[in-house]
Amino acid sequence: MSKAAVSTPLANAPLDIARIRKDFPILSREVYGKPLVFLDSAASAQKPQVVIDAERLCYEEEYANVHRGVYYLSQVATEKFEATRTRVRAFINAASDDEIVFTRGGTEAVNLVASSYARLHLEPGDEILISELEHHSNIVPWQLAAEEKGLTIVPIPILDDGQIDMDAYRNALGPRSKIVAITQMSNALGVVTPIHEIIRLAHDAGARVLVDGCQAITHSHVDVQDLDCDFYVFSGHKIYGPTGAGALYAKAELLDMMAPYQGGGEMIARVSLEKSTFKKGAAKFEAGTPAIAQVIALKAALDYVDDLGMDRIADHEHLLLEYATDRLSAIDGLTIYGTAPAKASIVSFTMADIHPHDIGTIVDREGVAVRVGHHCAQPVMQRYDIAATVRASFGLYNTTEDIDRLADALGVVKDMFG
Ligand code: C6P
Repeated sequence: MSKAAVSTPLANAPLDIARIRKDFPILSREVYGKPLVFLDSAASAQKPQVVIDAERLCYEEEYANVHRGVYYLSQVATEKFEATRTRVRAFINAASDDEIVFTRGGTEAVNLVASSYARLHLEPGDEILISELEHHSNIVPWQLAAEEKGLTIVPIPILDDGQIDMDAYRNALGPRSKIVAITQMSNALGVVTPIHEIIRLAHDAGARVLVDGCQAITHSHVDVQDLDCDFYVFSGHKIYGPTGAGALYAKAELLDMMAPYQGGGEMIARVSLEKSTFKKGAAKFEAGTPAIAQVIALKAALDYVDDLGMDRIADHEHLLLEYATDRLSAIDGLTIYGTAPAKASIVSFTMADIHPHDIGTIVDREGVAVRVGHHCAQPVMQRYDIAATVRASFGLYNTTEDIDRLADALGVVKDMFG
């Protein structure tokens, strides 16, 4: 994945994973009497103590509703809440804090854009391009908008190795293309898409681009200005933060063009019983009491990964990916899906004709947590004509020993199925 310049020699040093693991209390627990091996960070990452502490501190010492109170506690909570907005802005290099809208997560952020932008600005017959790699969260909201407004969904196919078929994409773009909704990294395969090129081609065709960064943001530097994407969405819980707090980045001029997503407290300028006017910028899209403690603790998560260094995290995870790919592909009957060279942190596979759910259940008894199923990406499964895969996904705290434990547990599966 793209790397930013590394500033000091120390920044090149590999991560001290043994020390880092101590930051994550849950990693020292056992399941079924065996040390936990957690290989499902793509679904939701475990939390470091600093994140747990930040959320607890909020409730224990600094909790009040935000943006509403003139009293001390409310001011403190508001300052901390807004400090996260500034942190997210810096983390993804947006131009202004006002371009960061807090949402419950990536799913809500896509729904917001489909609702407040697509439903308002697209005309019947306009086209939304969606790749075969997408998570359901980046498919269904567009389908709902399409159905309501008479829009056309245009699929972008993938190649056998799981990468976007760029020739097909170029051919699919046309004068009616208005939105390209595309993942930066597939949650089902781990494939990393050529996002710069995809955005450039979309813009050449006059389309806006929404990038689903839910997976990519945990494994690489994200710079929305460099990407020049129109919208970028992510969930805090996948980047070691709390659940219930994520963000939508949108270019300021687009937020201005968009209708409110939900009506309620704090998003208004003035309300009478006849008519309401709305705040400008991000505030227009944040109706009601937000996830205060979770948003505040998200800052601790972003500080945490930034202190470790996204480059060093990416390097470590890349080694894990290579190790896992080598180790698992040596297992007789095991097939890896998603073999494109550009990949990060996920290995998705089947093993002979053993059902992935059986594999998941048996390896769990060995203490190894993996996700099995369609991974909320059914079009990917349809592309390969399979119902499900086993998915091992790596976070910054995983080790090659974790992968050995998975390989050993797969050996147990093989023994059981003969
Ligand atoms: N993928 C997985 O196991 P939410 O649920 O809103 O935090 O994120 C939705 C989402 C959107 N896009 C991508 C690429 C994703 O991976 C996810 C969440 C999890 O793969 C849970 S289904």
